[in-house]
Amino acid sequence: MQYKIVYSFSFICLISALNVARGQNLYGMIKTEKGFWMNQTEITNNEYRQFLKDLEKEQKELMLPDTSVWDQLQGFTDPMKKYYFEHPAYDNYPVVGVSFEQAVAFCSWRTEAYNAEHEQKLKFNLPTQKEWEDAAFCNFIGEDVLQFAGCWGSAYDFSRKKKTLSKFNFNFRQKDFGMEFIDGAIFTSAVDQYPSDVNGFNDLCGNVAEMTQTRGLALGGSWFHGSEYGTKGKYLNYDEPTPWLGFRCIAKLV
Ligand SMILES: [Ca+2]
Ligand SMILES: [Ca+2]
Repeated sequence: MQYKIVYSFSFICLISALNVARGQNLYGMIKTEKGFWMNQTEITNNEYRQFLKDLEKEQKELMLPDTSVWDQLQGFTDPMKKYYFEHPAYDNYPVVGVSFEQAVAFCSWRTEAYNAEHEQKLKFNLPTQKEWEDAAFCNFIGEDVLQFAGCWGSAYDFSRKKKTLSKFNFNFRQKDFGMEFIDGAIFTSAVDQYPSDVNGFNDLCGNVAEMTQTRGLALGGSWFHGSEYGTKGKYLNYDEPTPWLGFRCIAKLV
């Protein structure tokens, strides 16, 4: 399904919050070795709300996240359903409950908003699987899992040090390690809660799994899944919005 979006463009908000060019870097994005930029973090609730603010009423309703996704979990999730997307306490948490079409629309909005204000034209998009993997891959060969810091793709044997570790620097499903809450997050975590990887990105391993340009294919694993999804060759399928699925954008010169 395609959405036709009419923007009202609140430029002051956009410039301050999203797309200020800083030399080689764009605010909130990191230039990769392949020459494109990618968001340092998953797109947050606050960023997604700015997108909604910039839409006409009719489009805004189409783009609202589905907060009922928290009902997919067992347990007392009513507070998450009520507060997660709207409350300022969750500003810096990854947006969830969004569909593939909504994520694509967010990227299109960023493209139009950025290009309306800058001579250097960019196209924002979801990453392809290869682009995400190229940007995410860390060839980590060390032994210190604290230094490892959520380095995606290197097939680190998470189980080897589980008996001696007191802390993990990424947000997967705790029970993998036989101890509850060992990574400090039951559900999602704030996007700056854990250290960035060696390339400067946060939460490519875990937190929320991330959509790619291929509908239904998400990478990186999530708080809902085991740590094996932090390794290359593992991916997740989805067919609807979930509380473990989000996205980040890439940007390329056009
Ligand atoms: Ca966790
Ligand atoms: Ca992630």
